[in-house]
Amino acid sequence: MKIDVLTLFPAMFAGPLDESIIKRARDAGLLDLKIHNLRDYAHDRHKTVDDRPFGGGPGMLLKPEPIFEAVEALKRERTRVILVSPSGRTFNQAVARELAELDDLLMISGHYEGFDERVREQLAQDELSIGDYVLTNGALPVMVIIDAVTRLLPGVLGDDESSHEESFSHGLLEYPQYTRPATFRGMSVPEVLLSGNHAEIAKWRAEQSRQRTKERRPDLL
Ligand code: JF5
Repeated sequence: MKIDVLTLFPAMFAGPLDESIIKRARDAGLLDLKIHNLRDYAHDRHKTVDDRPFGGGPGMLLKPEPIFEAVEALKRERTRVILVSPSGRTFNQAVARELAELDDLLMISGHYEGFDERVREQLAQDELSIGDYVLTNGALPVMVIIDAVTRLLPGVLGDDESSHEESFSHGLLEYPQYTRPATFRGMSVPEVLLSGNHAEIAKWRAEQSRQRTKERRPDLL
């Protein structure tokens, strides 16, 4: 998969995507990730990327020209162009699975009060939010999306890391898990998990998942 990112803060991307599973995916050629500075596509002397909204009001908007020129330079035949802002549809595991099917993404990180509406209408096929809160810019949400999508690409996870059993794949929260020691600082592991009775263990885990989901995330039931 090829992912291009357009951002005013390319330095934020150094680090989080150079570690662990994402690093391994990049080194293996499963993810080709390129970070581009939106300011490089501003061609006036002052490298202006923002301007005041027509009609007044607080804050600044990202100007359309640098974004249009960057997208025209970077996008290919099959590229899905995605804006990242709090106004998008909410990203979740189903959206991650959908994006993991594609070959080519171009994500544009929002900033200030957001995008000139013509960017939305003409350039973007999609707009994603990672949740109902406001960040200073879209770099962290873009990295969250890249992480969630990359781990779903064929060959990225080893058998031990495999995702099919995890939360949101079966639609419930994970059951409680324990490893050795069986008693730690006076806290012991539930008896059933030490019983060797695999049917009872499966029943206990299913019940714990359901209870925990009902308590913490009733919206999932
Ligand atoms: C951004 C205008 C983009 O704050 C976010 C965000 C929150 N959930 N998902 C994304 O993105 C940065 C802020 C203001 C456009």
